[in-house]
Amino acid sequence: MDLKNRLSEIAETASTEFANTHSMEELETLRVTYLGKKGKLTQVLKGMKDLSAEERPVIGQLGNKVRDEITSQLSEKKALLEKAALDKRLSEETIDVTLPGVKPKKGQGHVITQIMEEIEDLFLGMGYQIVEGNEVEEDYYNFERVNLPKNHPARDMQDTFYITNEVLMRTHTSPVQARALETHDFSKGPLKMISPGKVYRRDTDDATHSHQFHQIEGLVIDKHITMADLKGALEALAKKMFGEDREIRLRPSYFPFTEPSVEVDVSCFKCGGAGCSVCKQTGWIEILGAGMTHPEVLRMSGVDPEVYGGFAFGMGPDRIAMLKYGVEDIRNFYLNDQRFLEQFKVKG
Ligand code: FA5
Repeated sequence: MDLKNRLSEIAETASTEFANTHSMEELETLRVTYLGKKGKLTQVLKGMKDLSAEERPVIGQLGNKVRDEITSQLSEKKALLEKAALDKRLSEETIDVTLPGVKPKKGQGHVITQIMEEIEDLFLGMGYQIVEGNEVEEDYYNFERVNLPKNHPARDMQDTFYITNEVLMRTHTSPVQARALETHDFSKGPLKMISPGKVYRRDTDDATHSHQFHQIEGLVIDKHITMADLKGALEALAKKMFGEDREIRLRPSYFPFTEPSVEVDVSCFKCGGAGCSVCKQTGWIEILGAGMTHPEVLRMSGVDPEVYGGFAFGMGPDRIAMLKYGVEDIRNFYLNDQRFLEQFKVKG
């Protein structure tokens, strides 16, 4: 049989075979049978080298035509089979819309974040603004500008991680006081701010101490601010965090940046003041440090202490969370154990 007839025969059988193919696997076998390296068409075209110069282009053209036909039949069939497979799947996979859905697990903020947001909400509601501070701070702002000059003995209580001699991981949020005071424009009104964030101390980690913890600083500076204003703000805080019938008491204390300075206790939320293990039988629990802003702090920030004055407070939300939820070891907050953290859901 000459090449011309063989090509026509190939075209014919291919067309019948493609028409009778019902699966992708069969189709692939056919592709190899006709178009593969050792396929029928390839074999015929290889024989072209023995043809005369006149016959070669004629057979070549016919060969190309047959290959194009086979290729297009192949892709048509492929599309048909794919569509049939999809239709079959769609008809089989019926969806029962009445089945209960799978609810994605809803995450929540870390318990300390939740506590901080609760405190932020309270103070925002009382007209305070939230000011961000630097975790990496200058020694000058962390200590000197809050009245803790170099070699001041009170620095020892807050020994920390120095990066250079003059730059450190801040030991408290109080440097934000100095930074806010020096940028605030008092001609536009009083300064009322809180500043939440992380702080660092070279404390040895134990049940109540962590080398990294959180603080929320508060500062109110205006004309005619008194200690009664401080007490009012802190009472609102105690009631919001520990319950409406809580009371607070102020005890004399010492901070270089406030004068007078106080430690603030809240009446025990567990026993109501009668004495129990939470309040160590005293009826009171210490929650923060506070006081009336030291004139020197104002003066160093260019604010006239003869005209302006106010109060500041600094609290540890980690300790507040421990008290509120009866957590006995502060380190639990930092272990990232989901089973522990999932228990706390302050909001909705
Ligand atoms: C201060 O840091 C003052 N800057 C607070 C202040 C601000 C007073 C403004 C007056 C006016 P103190 O070192 O006491 O104070 O720390 C404040 C709170 O941080 C503590 O009451 C405690 O709740 C928390 N705290 C202190 N050290 C740690 C620690 N290692 N781990 C966890 N919480 C701590």
